Formats: sequence, structure tokens, C-alpha cells
Amino acid sequence: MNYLNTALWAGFGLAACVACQQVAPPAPVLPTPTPAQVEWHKLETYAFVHFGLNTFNDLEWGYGDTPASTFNPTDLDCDQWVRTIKAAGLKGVILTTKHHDGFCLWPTATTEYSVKNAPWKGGKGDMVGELAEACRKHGLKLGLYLSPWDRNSDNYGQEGYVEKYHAQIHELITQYGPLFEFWFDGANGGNGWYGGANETRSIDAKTYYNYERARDSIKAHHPGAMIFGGTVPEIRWIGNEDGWAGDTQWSSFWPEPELPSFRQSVYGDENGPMWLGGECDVSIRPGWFYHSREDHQVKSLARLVDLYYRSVGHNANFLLNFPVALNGKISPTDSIRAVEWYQTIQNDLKDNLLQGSYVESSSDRGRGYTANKAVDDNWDSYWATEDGVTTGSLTFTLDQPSEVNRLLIQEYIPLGQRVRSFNIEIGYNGQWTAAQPVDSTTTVGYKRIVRFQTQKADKIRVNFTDARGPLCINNVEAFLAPALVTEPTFSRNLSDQVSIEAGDKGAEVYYTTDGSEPTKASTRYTAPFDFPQKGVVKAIAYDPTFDKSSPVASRAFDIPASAYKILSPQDAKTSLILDGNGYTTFLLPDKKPEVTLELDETRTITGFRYTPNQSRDASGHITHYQFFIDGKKMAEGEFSNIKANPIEQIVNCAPTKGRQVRLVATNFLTNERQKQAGIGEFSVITAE
Ligand code: FUL
Repeated sequence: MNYLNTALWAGFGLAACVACQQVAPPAPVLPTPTPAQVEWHKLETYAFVHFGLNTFNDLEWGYGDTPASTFNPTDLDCDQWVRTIKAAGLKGVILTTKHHDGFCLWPTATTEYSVKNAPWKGGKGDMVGELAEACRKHGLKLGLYLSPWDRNSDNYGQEGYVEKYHAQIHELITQYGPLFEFWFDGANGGNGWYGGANETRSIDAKTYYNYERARDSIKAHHPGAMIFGGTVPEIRWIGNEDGWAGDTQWSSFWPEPELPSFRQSVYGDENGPMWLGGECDVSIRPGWFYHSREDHQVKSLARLVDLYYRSVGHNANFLLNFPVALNGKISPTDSIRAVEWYQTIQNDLKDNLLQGSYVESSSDRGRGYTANKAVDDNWDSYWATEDGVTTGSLTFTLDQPSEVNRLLIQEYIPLGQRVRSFNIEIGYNGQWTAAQPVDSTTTVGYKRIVRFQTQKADKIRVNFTDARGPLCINNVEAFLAPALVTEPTFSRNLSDQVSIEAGDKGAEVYYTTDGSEPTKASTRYTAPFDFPQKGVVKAIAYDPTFDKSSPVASRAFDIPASAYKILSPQDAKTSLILDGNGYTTFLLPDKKPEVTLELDETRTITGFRYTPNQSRDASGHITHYQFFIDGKKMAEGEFSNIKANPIEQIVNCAPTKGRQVRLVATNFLTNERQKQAGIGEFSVITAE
């Protein structure tokens, strides 16, 4: 190489070097997630399995004295669970290795109350082991739930129990794994069998269990496992057991001196100093454990799909529970529904309209951070704005015009969560209109999926209007999801009139009252109609635009409100318990928390239904009850888990002819604002 050449090369090299100079990434905005937390966010959906003595005794919360001899699945098949869960696209499974009743699903050395003393496999079975094996075989992640509260243990509440609890943790983390999550349930202390003491024991959950020690042992064996609950969590409960997260969804959180407030659990807190992503747990049926009476109450496809958008689509993970049935398998209805759910979502988000689209940004911070990084299929590359620039827009030009109704956005969370608000505009033929989303367009976080009304587009623009730092957007996708016509819902009011409501605006409703399957040829619903009798109403919603019908929804109504007379208390508001609306609540008198009703004629009564106030964060839920027919006590017990899962409670009793019924609240939940027991709805179950 001669001198000239050398000089030329040197000059070129210098120029190239200036051009290739790395632009520094934006500084992190605190708090940031740990790498393990980032991996957890990426899981998005996984399964819960509730199985144990409760399954065989039709209970949600065993008292601790249910005989171990009743645990006998006839055909336990963990492989079937794992295959089902994988087919539903879920990335892992968390098993209730011990629920509040204290019964252990593995042959623990810490208590006799375990599978060792059950007839299943002659006492030689190990259910945790079988599930761990099936997970390994099929490549599914494993998580374990171990209830801190133990209603069986004689020393619950004392120091000895804490040692026993840690020994149980030790057995689980050393014998099974690898683990991706360890679940400490928040339900703690109360009445129980406690080795025969039959008493109420309270503990201070903040100090009693020594969760710090538990965290250290779990992390020593499973560094990547996330800790749920307790005092040192790495992820957080979303504040309800309905499976949805707030539409404003910060993964940042303020540690609180007491239990987290409802608001912070649901929405997180923008200024919170710690990273605590939300986890939305929900059961595919009303209860967490299997009850044959709920066989017809498997959540509808529409409801599950909606929950996906309100959990994963709201920057939270989705934990879907399967109540495994008595034979030891996930019921066919549940598994079919879960797979349909997965396929529907896959289909909704199948063809990304932004793939390969031309994208421009309002500005960027330079090489390596340009707008195309938001559509390059690389999770670790992102469009970023310059320091100090916390607003900006991305404009996509579609390859060809298309209808669109979903937009998926992701922030590069290893650098923190930034976006406070954004909006979406749809361009077509040179005209821009604002998209009409179904919920707010505030935070983004790991993932935000916005559903909006279908619009024709040749361009899409996202305007980020406020953020906590420079924007870091690593992915944007757009889709046209097919219409999913949802089943209508029913209610009957005090005047015995039935209303039917379609989930989608614009859908028509057709119904029958003679038990036959409704079609487009059935009666069209236009206004509430009289239905002052026992009977079944069935309905479909029909979307004329897409010529699509919903699955059939059906509701069996028992005797109507007009068949009841309220004897006491004498109060105009008492009728709220019969108005078919669980949100309107009658508060029982302080001194005498009970209600007495008389039926229009003597009927055969087989039980009752009680619905607590359905409003979010409501109080007054009855936890313990007595039920009388014509002065005779017919049932007495506990509405387990009613605080976290305030669903309709059904209690059956021996069929009894009678006219006068009385429900007594022997215990109920109160808070600072509300000290009385409340009834959203109450009615009797009558024989056919
Ligand atoms: C709650 C428990 O009390 C329920 O029984 C269930 O296990 C649910 C996942 O957590 O706190």
C-alpha cells in the first residue's frame, strides 16, 4: 500500500469510525426489574392446579379435620394436566402442594396428614413428584403453592409450626424442580381444627412466618424463581381473583406498612420504588377446587378472551386455574374451553399488519435507536428518543390498506417503565381519525394490547403524550381480530321481569323460555318481559354485520321475587335482596344480623343461595351462617374464601317442606366504613 492509499484508508477509517460511534442508551428510569423478573414477564400466561382433600369433600377451605382416607383419585393423570396446559399455550403450572387444610400432596416427613395416609396408591404416591416428572417430560415450567396457614397443625400459631413450615419448604425445593414460582397465599389465621383444639388462632403474618428466611432458601436452590406473597415478594397479587388488572398498570409499587391497599394492588404506583409486576389469578370455574355443581359454570370463551386482554393486555401475567376433578384429571369441558381460548387469541393476533411496514418517528436519539427498531422482531432493540424528550410519535405506513382493531405496544422494561399516556390515530386516504379504544390508553410497560373499534387504515400513528423519561419502545404490532360475539347475560328484577343483555353493542338477541335452543328464528328480545315462574330462559346474541351468533347462554330461574314476603327486618330496603342485582345490598341490623322470609305457599326447599355485595372492595360479606326452615336449623357453616372470591354461595340441605326461612349471619367481614353484615341477593332453592 503506497502512502496515498494509506492516508486515504486512514481518513476513511476515521470517518467510518465517527459514523459508527455508538450512541449511548437512555439511562434507566428507576425502578428496573431484575433479569429474573424480566423473564417472568415474558411468560405471560401459566396455569394453576387446585387439587387435594377439598376436591373429595366438596370444599373450598377444609377445616383441617377432613379424613386423609377420603383422598383417592381413581385415575390420576398428571401427564394429562400437562398436555392440556401446554395445548392451551400456558407456559407453566403451579400446584397447591398444601392448601389451608394442611393436607400435603407429597410424602412429607413433617406431618402424618399427607398422601402417605391416603388409600391412593396404597399410601406410596407422590403427586408433586408425578407432576414434576410430567413437566420435565413435556418441557413445562413448575411452580409450587404452599399455604402458610395450616388448619390441621396442632402447633399452628406457635414457633414449632414455623420450623415445620420451613422444613416443608426445604423438602419441596430440594426434591422437586426446577421451579419458576413459589406461592405464599395471603389467607392467614382464623378458626381451624388445629390438632383437635377447634379454636381461632391469629398470627401476625408480617413477622410470624419468617418469609425472609424462606426467600433465601428458595433463591439458593432456584435463583430464577419468583416469590409471590409473603413479606418479600417479587411479583404481586392484582387485588382480585377475577383475573383482571387495572388498565393503568404500573409495575412499580410502594412497600406498605400494612397489607397493600386495593388501589395499589390493582394499578401499581407510578412513583413506587420497587418493581413488582402484577399477576392475575382466576379459576376457569367459580371455585378454585372442583365441585360437580359447577360443571355448567365453566367460564365462557368470550369471558376468558376478555380476561386475556385485561391481564396480559394490561401489562400483567395471567394465572388460569384448573380445578382437577375427582378422577384426577382436568375435565373435558375445561380443557376444551382453555384450548379454544388459546386458539382464539392466537387467531386474533395472527397477522401483524405492521410487519415490514414503513415507519417514521417524530425524532430519535440516533443510530441504533431509530423507529424501525420497533418493528424489527428483536426484543432487545428499541426506538428511543433523546434525553429530555419524553413525547413523540411513531407513524406506520401499511403495505396495503386493511381494517384494524388491535394495537400491541411494548416498552423495553429492562430500562424501567416510562410511558404515562398515549393515543392512537388511524389514517385512511389522507384523513386521520382517533381510534376508539375500549379502555384507557395510559401506561404501556412490558405489554399493552389496545382493543378498538374496527377501522379501515393505510396508516397508523401512536402518539406518546407523556412519559417518565425518554421513550424506549421495542415493539409495536397491529392486527385485525375477527368478531367474537359474546353470550348474552340475564337478570330478573323485583317485578319478576327478565332482562337480557348482549355483550356487544349492535348485536341482536333471540330467546326461548320453553327449553328449546334459540336461533335467529326465535323471539327477538326488545324489552324486559314478565317471567313470574320457575323455568329456563335461553338466548343467543347475533351480529348481523359478520353474520355470527354467540354460543347459547341459559339461565335457570327459581321461584320469583313475588313468591316471597319479607317478615323481618321491616325496612323498605330489605327487598334489595330479591332484586336480582348483587350490587344493591341490604345491610342487616347490628344487633340482630338475620333476615326472615315467608314463601307464598309451602314448598320443598333444598337449600339457599347467598350473593355478597358485588362492588369492588365491598365489605359486610357473611363468612359464617345458620339457615333455618320453619324454625328448624337445616344448615350451618362457613362461606370459605368469600373475601377474595365473592361469588354466589350455594348451600344444600335435606329437602324439607316449609314456608318460613331464616338466614343468620353468625360472622361477617367489616371495615372502618362498614360494620354491618350485608346481603346482595338471597333466595331459596326449591325442588323440581
Ligand atoms: C386464596 C385461597 O384462599 C384460595 O382458596 C385459593 O387458593 C386462591 C388461589 O388463593 O387466597
